Amino acid sequence: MPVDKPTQALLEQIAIAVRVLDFSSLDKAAATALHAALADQLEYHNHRYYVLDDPSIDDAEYDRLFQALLQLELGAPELGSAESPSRRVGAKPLGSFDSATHKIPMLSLDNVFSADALRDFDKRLRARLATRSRPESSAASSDAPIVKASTGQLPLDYICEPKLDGVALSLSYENGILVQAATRGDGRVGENITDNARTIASVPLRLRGNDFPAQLEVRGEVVMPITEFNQFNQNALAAGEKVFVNPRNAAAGSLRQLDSRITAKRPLQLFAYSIGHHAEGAIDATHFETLQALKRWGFKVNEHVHRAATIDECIEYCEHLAQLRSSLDYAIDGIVFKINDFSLQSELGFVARAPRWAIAFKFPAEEASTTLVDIDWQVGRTGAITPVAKLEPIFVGGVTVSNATLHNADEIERLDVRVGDRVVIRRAGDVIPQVARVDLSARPSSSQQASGKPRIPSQCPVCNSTVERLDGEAVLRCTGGLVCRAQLKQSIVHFSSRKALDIDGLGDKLIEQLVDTQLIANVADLYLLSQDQIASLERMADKSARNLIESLERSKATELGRFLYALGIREVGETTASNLANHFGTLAAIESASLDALLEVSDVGEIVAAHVVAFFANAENTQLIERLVQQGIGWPVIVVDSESSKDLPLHGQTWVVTGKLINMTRDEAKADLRALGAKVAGSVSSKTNCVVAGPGAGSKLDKAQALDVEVIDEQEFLARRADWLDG
Ligand code: JCF
Repeated sequence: MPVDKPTQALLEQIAIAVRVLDFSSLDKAAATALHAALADQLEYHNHRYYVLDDPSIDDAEYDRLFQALLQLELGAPELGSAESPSRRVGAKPLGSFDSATHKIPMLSLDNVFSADALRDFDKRLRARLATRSRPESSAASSDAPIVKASTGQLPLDYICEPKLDGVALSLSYENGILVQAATRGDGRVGENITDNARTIASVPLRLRGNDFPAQLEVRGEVVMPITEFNQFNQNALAAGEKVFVNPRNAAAGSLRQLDSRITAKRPLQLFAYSIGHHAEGAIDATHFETLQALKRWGFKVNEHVHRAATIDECIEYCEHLAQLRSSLDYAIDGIVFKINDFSLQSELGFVARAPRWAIAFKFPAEEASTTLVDIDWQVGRTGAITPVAKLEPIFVGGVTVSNATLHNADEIERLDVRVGDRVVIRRAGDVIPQVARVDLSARPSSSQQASGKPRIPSQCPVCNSTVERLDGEAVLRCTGGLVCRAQLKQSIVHFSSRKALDIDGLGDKLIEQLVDTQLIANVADLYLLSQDQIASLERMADKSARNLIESLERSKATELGRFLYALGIREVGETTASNLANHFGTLAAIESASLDALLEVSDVGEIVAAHVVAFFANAENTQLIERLVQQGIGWPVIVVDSESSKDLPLHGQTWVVTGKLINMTRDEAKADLRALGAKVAGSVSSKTNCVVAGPGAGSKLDKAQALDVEVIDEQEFLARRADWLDG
């Protein structure tokens, strides 16, 4: 049930609970009320951030609320209901998706490709409505005619909206709570992807307001914003992972994950565009009002939705949107026009698989022809060599393009493309332009002969090492490893990327300079750089050099999963790295793991396992790791599972850390305590076993003394820790 405005007392309780992250003293009723209030606040701020784009608290504050919720559910799992915001991080992986039958089929739309065809559509509808409203069957009917006598023109409002190029989604709510999400499938039966949909921030887990039907199906389109898509691909490329060809594939691929925790990490958005099945409650009479209702209930509705009174106004809208298209942060492939009035919609009905009352105007494909100036072979982090078409700059679909991908050597063969050719560049909803075809009639005589065909490199264009091409693979690969400067640079880009060691201020250009001036020959060298060395580089001021030194220092305290990911082991992405870390707990265990042991890790198959073994069998790699560790890179030990934590020295104990520590941060001390099996609490109670107190400790120290809880200083903690770790 929707929660009333939290009382002042409850708000205070939340504030305290959030601060200390300890809910052990709450009884069931208080925990339930607190949970409801936290969930309510989280969804309120989530809506402000992701739907209204108007946050009122910062990320850190949101995160504290979220951590409090998770902590609360840890102690009382029954609170983690289907509509709890905790579901937004994903749930246990599924073996397969169940099917879900749509109560009302999800239809597609008929297409038109020109303004004239749009006018014809309007004429057809008018003709149809005119005959239907003429009282033929009952000649005596005295109903007022709908057709205006003077002009013969029926007033026919259309709602115009961009046609998003994403994945259709159906969301079913019961009493305002999201109970099922399904893909379109064949229109009649789709796949149940509820766990995945819950991770999309703009999907309400619970509807806002109270004027929605008890059963309500909302339909919409899931997209990955173009900026997020580009960022995703850039990271994937740096990591040697698979890139998506366009934002739609990225959205579809992300929604198709059996592990919703992966979906949770993908930046997806839902735009609601209509209501499907509904019962026990009325909805508005027009499509336009329905869209307003969807907004009230917490959905994101496209901001460019427009009501047009005539088909001419619809055509103006097409021109307006075509202008706007390149500035939108989501891919659109056309415009949808719908009759606004639901009673007219139902009068018109459906043909075959599409409604008569709606139409999609498709933008013409964005193509332009230009000259292929050269073919560049670019070497990625894992040595993959990709051909890139260098073009005479050309304006396609709102942007100037001077590079287009040629994918791989097979594609060059298929297109039969040669330098000097006139080529057609296509920029479809995609962001990476492609060479669509070659205009053979315009081929210059100089490249007519087969000898004009591009040479497929047999040596790396950067380091001259041999290029290999494995059987059945289209990809060419440089065998130079880190001897190859291109691979080295990309591996450093990857090492410092956000999801790896997250070294702020170390951009591609800087890495290029550091490698080219031979200041660094591997990632370990990064940590030997002096501020003066960095400041001596082009475009580096003292301040940015100092900042870089600081972020390098900061990056040293990392996590095992991040570190593993940063190493850039082939096929080991962020998720696999974190699975390996959580399974084995220590780097040593992973380094010495056998193929069979690796295969027990979730998501790890034969190929990944073989890459991991090969990586650690290479002495250069282990030496590099050793150097990194020597330079102070470290991570807390991971407690592998509760079974083995039984044997840990502090199992069953609760510790508190307070005051200033000298040799370590409080977070490091807490991580160590957890690794030793202790629970770390934020406040002192009679259940506390021991308090580590540094200078400046205040009320917690007082309370410990009052309760006669053992208090030790940092020196004593370090001594005991050394004993425990040895023993
Ligand atoms: O944005 C879309 N891709 C989109 C698809 C928008 C709509 O209003 C749609 C749709 C597919 C069918 N409406 C229908 C009836």
